Amino acid sequence: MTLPALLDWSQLSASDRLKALQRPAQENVDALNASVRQIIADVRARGDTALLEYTQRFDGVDLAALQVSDAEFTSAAAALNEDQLAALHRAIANVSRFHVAQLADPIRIETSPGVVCERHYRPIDSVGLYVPAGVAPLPSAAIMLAVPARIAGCPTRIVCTPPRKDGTADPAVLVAARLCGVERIFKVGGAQAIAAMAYGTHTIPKVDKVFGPGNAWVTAAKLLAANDADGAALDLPAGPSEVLVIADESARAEFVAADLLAQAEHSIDAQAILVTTSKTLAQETLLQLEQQMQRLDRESTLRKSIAHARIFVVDSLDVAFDVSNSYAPEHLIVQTRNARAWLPKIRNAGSVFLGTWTPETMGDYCSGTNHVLPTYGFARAYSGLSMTDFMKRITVQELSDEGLRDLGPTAVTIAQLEGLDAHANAVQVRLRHLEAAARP
Ligand code: HSO
Ligand code: ZN
Repeated sequence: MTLPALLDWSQLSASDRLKALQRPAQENVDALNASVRQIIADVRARGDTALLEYTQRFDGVDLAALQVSDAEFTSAAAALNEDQLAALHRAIANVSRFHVAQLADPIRIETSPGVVCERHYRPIDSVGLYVPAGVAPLPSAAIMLAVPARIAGCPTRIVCTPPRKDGTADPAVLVAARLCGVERIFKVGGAQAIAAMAYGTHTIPKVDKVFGPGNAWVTAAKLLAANDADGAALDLPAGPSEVLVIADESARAEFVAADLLAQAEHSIDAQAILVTTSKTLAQETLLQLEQQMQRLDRESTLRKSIAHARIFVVDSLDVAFDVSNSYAPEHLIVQTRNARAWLPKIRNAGSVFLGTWTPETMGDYCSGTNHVLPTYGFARAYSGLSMTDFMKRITVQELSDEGLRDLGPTAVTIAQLEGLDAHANAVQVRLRHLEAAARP
C-alpha cells in the first residue's frame, strides 16, 4: 500500500520544493476542449434532442423529460426522513445568515463640491447553478449556490444536475434546491448541461452566468462559454479539491489524518498536504491514515488519492505558513496551539479552518461559509463565492453646474494630455454655456 511521501522541507532544493507543491498537470487539454466544443455546437444546433442523446450516452438513461416534475419533487420530499430535512434546514439557515451579512449598502460620496459618485448593487438577471453528482450527489452544492442567488434576488434561478440510472434526480439535491427557492430543475449533467444553460434550449432558459463545481468537462465547457459573447459568464475556474493542513506537535494525528481523508474522498485526483513542525506527528498521521482508511467506505478512492498526498516536515511554523502561502490552498486547516494568532500570516487561501474543533467538513456543509472556493492556486488572486458574485456593482454620478464649473477644467486638461479633443469639447460646450448664462 502506498502512503504519502514524508519529506524534510529543509533538505529540498528550491526546484524540488516547487515540484513538491505542484498540482497535477491536466492532460490532453486540447483534446478535451475539442470534444467539449463539439458538444456545445451540438447543443446549440439541436437543443433538447442533443441533451437527451448525451444523457443517454453519458448517464445511461433515456429521459422522457428534462425538467423535474412536481410529482418527482413530491416523492423526493417523501424520501427524506425528519433528521435529514432538519439538517438541510439548519445548513440553509446558517449559510443564509452568513451571506445576508455580506450585503453591503450602496455608497454615495461627494468627491468634490457638486460631484456625487455612487455605487449600487443589482442582481444578475438569470443564473444557472450546476450541482454535480459524479462522485456523489451534492445537496450541499445546491445550498451553496442557491442561497446566495436567492438573497441577491436573481429573478431567474435554475439548477442542472445529472440524473441517476433510474431517471430521477437525487432526492436530497431536489429538496435542498427547492428549500432554497429554486423551482426549475433540469436533469442534465456534464458539458452538455453547461452548454444548455449558457446558450439556452427549448426547455432550458439561457442564463447570464453559470455557477458551480464540476469535473474537467464541466470546467472546460464553462471556460469556453465564458469566452464567447453569446455564451455566459462563469463563477470560478475549478480544479480538483484541495486541503493543506498545518499542524504543530500539539495536534492530534487522529484528527489530522481524518481531515486529509475527508479531502481524499472527493476524487482520486484530490490534493491533501500536511505541513508540520513535528516529525512524530507526521509519523503518527501516516499510521492513522492507514487505520482510518480501512474503516471508511470509499477505500479505493481514498487509497488512490492518499498515494499522492504529501507530508512536509518543516523547522518552524513560520516556514509552514510560507509553504502554505506559496501553494495557495483551496482549504487551509490550522491545528496548532493558538491557531488564531497565525491568521495575519495567512495571505493565500480560499477558506481557513482554525483550531482543533474546526474540521473542513463543517464549512463544506453547514457552518455558513461558502464551499465553492478557488483551487489550483487561484486563491492567490481569486476568492470563494460570495454575494458579490451574484450581483453587479453599478456606478452612478451626478454633477451640479457648480460641480462641472469647478472640476470640468481638470477633465479638459487630462483630455488634452491624451490628445482627445472631443472629450475636452464635451465639457467645454457646457462650460461655455454656463459662462454665457452667468453673464449679466
Ligand atoms: N470540499 C468541497 C465541498 C463539499 N464537500 C461538498 C462535501 N460536499 C469543496 O469545497
Ligand atoms: Zn468536501
